[in-house]
This record gives sequence, structure tokens and C-alpha cells, in this order.
Amino acid sequence: MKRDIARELFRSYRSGLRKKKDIVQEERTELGDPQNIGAILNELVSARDWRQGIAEGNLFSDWREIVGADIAAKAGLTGPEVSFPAIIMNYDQDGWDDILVATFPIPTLSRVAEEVGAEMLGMQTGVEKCKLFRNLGNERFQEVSKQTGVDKMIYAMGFNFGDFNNDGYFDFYAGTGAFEFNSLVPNRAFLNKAGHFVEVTSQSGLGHLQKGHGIAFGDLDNDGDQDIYTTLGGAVEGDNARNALFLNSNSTNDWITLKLTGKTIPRDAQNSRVIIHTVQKDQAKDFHFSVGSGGTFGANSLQVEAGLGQAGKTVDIEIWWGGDPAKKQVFKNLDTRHFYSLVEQEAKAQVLLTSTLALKSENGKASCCH
Ligand SMILES: [Ca+2]
Ligand SMILES: [Ca+2]
Ligand SMILES: [Ca+2]
Ligand SMILES: [Ca+2]
Repeated sequence: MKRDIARELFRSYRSGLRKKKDIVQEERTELGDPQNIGAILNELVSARDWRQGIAEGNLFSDWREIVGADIAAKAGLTGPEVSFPAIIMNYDQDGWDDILVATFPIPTLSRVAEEVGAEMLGMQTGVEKCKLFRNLGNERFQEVSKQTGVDKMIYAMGFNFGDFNNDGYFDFYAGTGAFEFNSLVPNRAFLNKAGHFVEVTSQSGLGHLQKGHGIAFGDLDNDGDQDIYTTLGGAVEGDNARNALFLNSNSTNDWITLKLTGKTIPRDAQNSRVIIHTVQKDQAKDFHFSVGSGGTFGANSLQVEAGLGQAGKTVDIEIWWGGDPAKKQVFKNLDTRHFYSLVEQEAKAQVLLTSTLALKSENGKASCCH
């Protein structure tokens, strides 16, 4: 059965210090083997006098222990020291996937609201911030947190990405909070302006105060822009909240939605690469997407719901089925603002006749409700 790390983390946090003698020591075989995570946890507990929950929260900050110091140093991936969710997205549309890691500083969890408030007032807090690692394409990464505007103290749990405005650049949304009832801070939204992130929590209407766990991007009403569904509520019994669905209503940009079906690869076509060739203001511009469920906590639509900026009426599309460049297939002159079904090894793209859904609120009105 899949482990619920968040629940275990909370239980461990609440139950206080756990005696070292209660922890079963597992023999560690060799570095680099991810199956040794349990053994590494135990080592962290033992070596640093941590509780088990803190060790779990810190595991991936100590990933050098897992992959080996030489690989960690070569890759340039260091910190944050206390991390929780992470997302892999190609934030700058250069074709190489980058890594955004959010912090979840256990020692300051009891004062989340005051720390976040202090940061928003421009005060120094000393709490560790999010890190963005840009993929340099040579098995190395460069930290670009400050220059891209993500050096914020987000305390994220749910953490996912999509495209708020169909400009082809991935934006992200973080569900925030911690265990205590009073750790209520807005869930936070960041708009990607061609590689620089600007916080749009207030103006987007996404700054819901309840604790954010699962976050899913998907075009629920079939109108070409991604809507967001979020699971809200904390880990403590009674810390409940109604989930929220946010309909997207702001895009004038072009888009195309692709439903991929594999034949030589798994049918859902996960990990397939999609490169969309566009012309924007007489300049060639490629957008890179992949088929996948997105970030940490919550799963996005497996359709490629691609924002295209001002791409105009048609685009050419290149698929690397299963992510394999040897399984490349090209579809030419597909109409933007349409839904297509693309099947591996079938030359013709089929238009999906998808009608827009008018989602209604409980009172029967067609739109809803801030
Ligand atoms: Ca990149
Ligand atoms: Ca965007
Ligand atoms: Ca939509
Ligand atoms: Ca819409």
C-alpha cells in the first residue's frame, strides 16, 4: 500500500519525541540505492537527534546521502535544507525541465502566519526560501531563485503547475499552511512572465485562506483554459474546509488541447514530449510540453492543454512518443482553439467534438462566486 508520508509526518510530529531504541535499524547496503530510504531515515534520526517526522521532512535535503556526494556536487543541486513538495517544469521554455523545490521549515511551523506576514511586509525573517534550479542541459543545474522571483517563504504542501493565461509559460499554485489551527495563510499563485515569476495571489482570486493540499490543473469546462480544483483542510481532526473549484476566465491567448494515445508505449502516453512550433509576431517560437500529472499532491489532466500565446490560426506539432526522439511523429497545420486526438503511428489527427460545459453553482447560476 502506498504510504501517506504527510499523515505519518503529522502523527510523528504530534506524538513528540520518539525513542531511538524504538527505531528498527536496517542494514544499509550501498549508497545510490533508493530502496535504502528507510535506513537513511534511521541514520538521520540517530546522527542528528531528530524525531522520525523531522527526518522524513528532511530526507530529500540530504539526497547527497542517497545519490552520493560526487553526483550531488556535479549536478549543482543543493538545498533547501528542509523541503517538502517539488515540481519539475520547464519554466523558461528552453526544452529542458527545471526543478522548483518548496521549503517546509519544521522548526518554525508553529508561527507560519507571523513569518509569512513579516515577509510580505518586507521584513527579514531568516527562514529558508524556495529554490528554483535551472537545467543547463549538461546534467548540471544552476540555482536561479532570486533572479526569477521565487525566493519566497511559501510553506507549501499542495504544489502544482499549469498555465493561468495560456501564454505558454507555466505558472504555479501553492497550497499552504501547517498543522496548527492558527497557521492560516493565503494559498499562493505565481504568474510566469517569460521566465520571471510575479505573485498574483490577490488579483487572481486564488488566495484562499484554508490549508491547501491536493491541487489539480485541468480544463474542466472545455473552453480551452485550465481551471483549478483544490482539496482544502488541515491534517488535524476537525480542521475541515470545503474544497474549491476555480474557473479560469481570463485568457485571450491561443491554445490547443491534445489527447495522446500510445500504441508501442503505454496507452496514456505519459512522458511523451510535445513540441509545438508557432510563429509569434513573425518570430518562430517553440513551446515544449510533456504528458504527465504535474507536481506534488494532486494530479493534473493527462491531456496536453497547451497555451500558445499569439500563435495565430495553425501550428505544427512534433511528438516524441514516450519521450523517445526515435519515435518522432509530426502533425502539420493543426488548428488552434481546437481539441485533437493524436494516436501513435496514425497519420491523421482527429478533431474531438468537445462542447463547452456551463458549470453551475448550487443556486443554478452559470458562474460563481468569490
Ligand atoms: Ca528549462
Ligand atoms: Ca502562463
Ligand atoms: Ca476552462
Ligand atoms: Ca474559461
